[in-house]
Amino acid sequence: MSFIEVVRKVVENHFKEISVVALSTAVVLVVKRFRQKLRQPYPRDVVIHHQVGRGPFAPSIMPFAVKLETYLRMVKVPYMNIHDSYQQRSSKGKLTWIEYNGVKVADSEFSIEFINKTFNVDPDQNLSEEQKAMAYAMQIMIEEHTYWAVTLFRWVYERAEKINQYLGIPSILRYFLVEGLRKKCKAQGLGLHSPQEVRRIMIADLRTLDTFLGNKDFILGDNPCKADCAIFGLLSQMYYQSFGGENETAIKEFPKLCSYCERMRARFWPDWDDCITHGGTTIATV
Ligand SMILES: N[C@@H](CCC(=O)N[C@@H](CS)C(=O)NCC(=O)O)C(=O)O
Repeated sequence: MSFIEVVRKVVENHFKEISVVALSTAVVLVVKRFRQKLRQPYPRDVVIHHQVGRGPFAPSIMPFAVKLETYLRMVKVPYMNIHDSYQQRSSKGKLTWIEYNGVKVADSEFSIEFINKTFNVDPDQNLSEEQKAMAYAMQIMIEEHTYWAVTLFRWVYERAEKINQYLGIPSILRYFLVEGLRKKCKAQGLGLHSPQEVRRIMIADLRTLDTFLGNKDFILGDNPCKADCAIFGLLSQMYYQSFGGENETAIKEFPKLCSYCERMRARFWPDWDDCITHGGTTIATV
């Protein structure tokens, strides 16, 4: 039987199912298109931060969203949050991204570069090259290494049970989310280790950060720099939003890192209580 004949047979035998799928896809596409058309234009000259909604005990459940919003506050540029990135991921398929006067920028770090250029700001301009190198190394360790350990504990080993008390993600969706993240963690590499090994790795990272921070207020001294936003983005998840899980017990072994979180919060988030849902009991007002 030729390929064409096989296709014809499948279509004949499953005509009903194929029609339903095709029709549903068409409806979804039309509704999406229609909603885009109806959407109010965003205000000009304001950075639109697309993110996923306020978190139960930190301003987002996404470390990269806390990073980017902390940065927007650090450099004091006008911005607003649009809580839609569950449905509208960035062009690179990731969550948290910005849009400015119609220009869309994917990736938190590229967003920061764009903000610096557009608004002519740079909180790191007075740092020496050596300081910049140290801050960069710490940031990359936290974002590209510790992040995966934190993801493994929150989403894979603990199956998001702790955070989901406050999010209420339906179990079928949570299953796919967890399994998708398990695959990504394996592809990255940390997901190939045992939970005990991943914990050891996470503690080693936190110890490195803790040692480097020493008695300084912020990662490079008395004043916070760009890397502090990224570091706080992840530590805030461990410290404020892990609900007795392994991420919380790990950070609590380092009191200086906990005080660091409190300092970053006090400096950039005086309205913190208005930016969280208090465990889903209120609607964040900011
Ligand atoms: N390098 C990216 C990383 C962004 C990222 O990994 N975002 C996570 C959420 S915090 C995400 O999209 N995860 C879902 C996924 O990978 O499908 C950035 O800085 O924006």
